Amino acid sequence: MINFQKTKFITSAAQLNQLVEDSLAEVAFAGRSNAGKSSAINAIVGMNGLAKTSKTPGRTQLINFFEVDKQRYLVDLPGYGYAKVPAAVKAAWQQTLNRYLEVREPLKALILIIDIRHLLKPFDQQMISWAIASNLPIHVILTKADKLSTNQAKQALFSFEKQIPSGALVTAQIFSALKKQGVDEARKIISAFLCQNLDDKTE
Ligand SMILES: Nc1nc2c(ncn2[C@@H]2O[C@H](COP(=O)(O)OP(=O)(O)OP(=O)(O)O)[C@@H](O)[C@H]2O)c(=O)[nH]1
Ligand SMILES: [Mg+2]
Repeated sequence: MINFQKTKFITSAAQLNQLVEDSLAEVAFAGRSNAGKSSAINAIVGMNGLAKTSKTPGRTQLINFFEVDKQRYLVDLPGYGYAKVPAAVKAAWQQTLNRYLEVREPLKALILIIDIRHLLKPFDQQMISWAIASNLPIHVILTKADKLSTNQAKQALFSFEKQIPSGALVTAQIFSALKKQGVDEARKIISAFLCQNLDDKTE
């Protein structure tokens, strides 16, 4: 398994021509604004301040690259659905984000962060449908589980899984950045995605 503890921030891209060029494999953290993407990254790498978090939605406004291991990256994406920026700015981000997802060759999987209390809002549904249609694996992290009881969290995971078409490349787990719940499971899955192309080459 990859050691995430040496992860370092590399760069922020505002446009597609600013993406890192040496990436062999990356996974991108997507999700609604304020869902907990940056907090999930920090919990996974075991460093509190690495990805900037905020109580105010819309904190992450650029495509941020964190190198976990040589030429392997975690990518923190801006949240979708952030309403308080001018429409033109929002449209421009959305376009950059969509094109990143469509054209990015080293992108191995999408890590979709969903607040476990707010399952499957339209945006999340769209992302899942898009990933399935594009054959891109998607791992769903149902975060903020500390806001629910253990049973409620299990129930939420169960009802989420029921809504996923069988055979789709979709996995899901319970997570809490606050309680560090599900961190090892997330690390294992992300490691597997990031090591895929290494394995492909040696096969
Ligand atoms: N209770 C609880 N709060 C969390 C958890 N994860 C994140 N939060 C809180 O949710 C808020 C948003 O977290 P961020 O990680 O900044 O969310 P984000 O998805 O990166 O937000 P944007 O960058 O604005 O799209 C912050 O106030 C966090 O402290 C969690 O597991 N449990
Ligand atoms: Mg963020």
